[in-house]
Amino acid sequence: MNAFDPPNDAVEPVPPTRRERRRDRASRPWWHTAVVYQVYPRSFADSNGDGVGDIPGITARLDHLDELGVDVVWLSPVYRSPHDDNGYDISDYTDVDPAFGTLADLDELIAEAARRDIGVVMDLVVNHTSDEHPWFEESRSSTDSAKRDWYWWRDAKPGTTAGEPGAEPTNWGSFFSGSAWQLDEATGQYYLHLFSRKQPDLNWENPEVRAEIYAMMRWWLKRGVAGFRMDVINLISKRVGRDGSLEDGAPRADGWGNGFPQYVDGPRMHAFLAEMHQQVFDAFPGTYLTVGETPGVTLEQARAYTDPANREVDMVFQFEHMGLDHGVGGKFDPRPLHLPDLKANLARWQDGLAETGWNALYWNNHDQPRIVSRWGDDGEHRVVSAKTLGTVLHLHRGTPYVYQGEELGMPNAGFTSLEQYRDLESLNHAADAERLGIDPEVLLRGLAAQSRDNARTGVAWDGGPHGGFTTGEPWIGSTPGWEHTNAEAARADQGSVFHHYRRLIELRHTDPVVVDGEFALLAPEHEELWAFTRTTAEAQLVVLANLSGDELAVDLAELGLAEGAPLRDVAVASHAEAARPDGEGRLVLRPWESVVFRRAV
Ligand code: ISL
Repeated sequence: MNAFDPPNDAVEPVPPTRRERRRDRASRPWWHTAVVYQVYPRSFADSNGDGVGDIPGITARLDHLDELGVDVVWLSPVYRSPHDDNGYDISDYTDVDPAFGTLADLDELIAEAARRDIGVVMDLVVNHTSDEHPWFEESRSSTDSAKRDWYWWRDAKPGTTAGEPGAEPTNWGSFFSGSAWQLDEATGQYYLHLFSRKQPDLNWENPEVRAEIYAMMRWWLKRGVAGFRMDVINLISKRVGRDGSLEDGAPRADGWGNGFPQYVDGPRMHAFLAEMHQQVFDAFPGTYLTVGETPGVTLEQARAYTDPANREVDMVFQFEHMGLDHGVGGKFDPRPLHLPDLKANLARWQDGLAETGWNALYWNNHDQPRIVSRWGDDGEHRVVSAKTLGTVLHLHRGTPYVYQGEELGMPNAGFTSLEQYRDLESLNHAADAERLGIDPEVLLRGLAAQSRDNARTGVAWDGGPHGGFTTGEPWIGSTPGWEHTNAEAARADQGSVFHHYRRLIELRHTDPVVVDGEFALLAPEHEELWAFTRTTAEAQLVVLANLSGDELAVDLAELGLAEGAPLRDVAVASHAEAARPDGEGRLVLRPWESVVFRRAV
């Protein structure tokens, strides 16, 4: 028996989700019609005035999510953690960090969410633990520790002395700057950390490690959670040994090698995920949602991960579209988006997973800048551009993810000095930039556009100080504009981004074409228009979106839309009075306007 398995394993099935109850078509997985809302607990709502969001704060705001209509909450990590990476460095997988509350608070959140038919999906961070996890503390204690092999320990490169530059076992760079190896002075060996040095990588080759993780997952399912979002899950199978290229991929300014080919989608990935499925999900009655976070995943790999026949995960987050505005110097050297690239990318994933597999659709999460600032217009056209970006995403086929504050059209943090940043990725980058002599103005511009902190400021709930996120001093500065961009104001205004997202979610729940319709991109080369259709045997949705600040005339015949039933019935639109075709089959979209027509076929 495993440490996490309770002695008397009486298994209670999880209650059905809101979608299951409403289900009108028995044949599909419930998550095909679901919308997931991501909560980043540190920044969602602070109930006790200490400046840090917490679990009781989330429970108190569940009615907001209920009104929005989402089916699932994905909770970013709330486990015990030293918070080197805001909780993605876990020191106890079965307890809640005191900064966020207690296990009892979490039980209450799960129960209160269930009362509203909302499932709670946990963040599963098992590529690495914290260096303060007892497993790692035991592992590092000596070279013959029983848990030595639970992590990746290696001697210095042959012919070198541990500690000297170039002695690292491989030249791999970490995701967060610097080497991916850290020397442990006491035992004279290095351990691998693909992320920060406080996030040592677990060795999945060791069957004991896997058994512990699966038992921990069953422990959570038994507690009533509705599934897992799996952090960097495609990195768990590694070939540790070979140096990475200095040229391939995105060459790094800091001179470290690109180890991706050795640890992304590694040789035993599919075996591990299939084993996990069998040991965790097959072993436990209920219906769950599983989504893998898979940086660098290819479409072909994603198809394999999400092919139901392989019994691995339900869907994965792809990253290709997130890189389309990264410049030659990487994410902090952004370049303007070329709209046809984005349309083509999403269309390729629509086609590629049309027959087999399933898409996870997202613009935002806690690692990305805010979409309205990134690819919309967070000035004059903030509200309408946020709505139109939402429309385009939600009308694709797949399961949409809404990141907290996205439904309010929250913009980027607007930080103007280095002192305002908290995220270790941003701070490491700033240190590198200083060393490399990068102009401080250029550095600040890059951070303002791409820092993960852009999405990590407190959610604006009302017009009070700090948008009502906290009554204390927030752990990170607040995004300006909460006086008008806040949840209270948005709920009171039928024209708000909030109500638009609510309508998009309702449309998914009520119109099977949103779920099933075959996707076809129109006018792929158009640089302002995003147009596509979704079609089933019964009906067609026609999506026309103006992704620019200028008026845009659309010729329906040119788009191949002149034939068939007229475009009359509006399913959802960015404006109260939606644009409609004139007698000549011409339709004029106002700046950032979008409209979705529904017609019989
Ligand atoms: O945000 C990134 C860099 O800009 C990504 O490379 C990110 O680090 C990668 O997608 C993995 O993200 C996940 O694992 C990290 C954690 O810091 C992120 O917050 C998490 O989403 C390590 O656990």
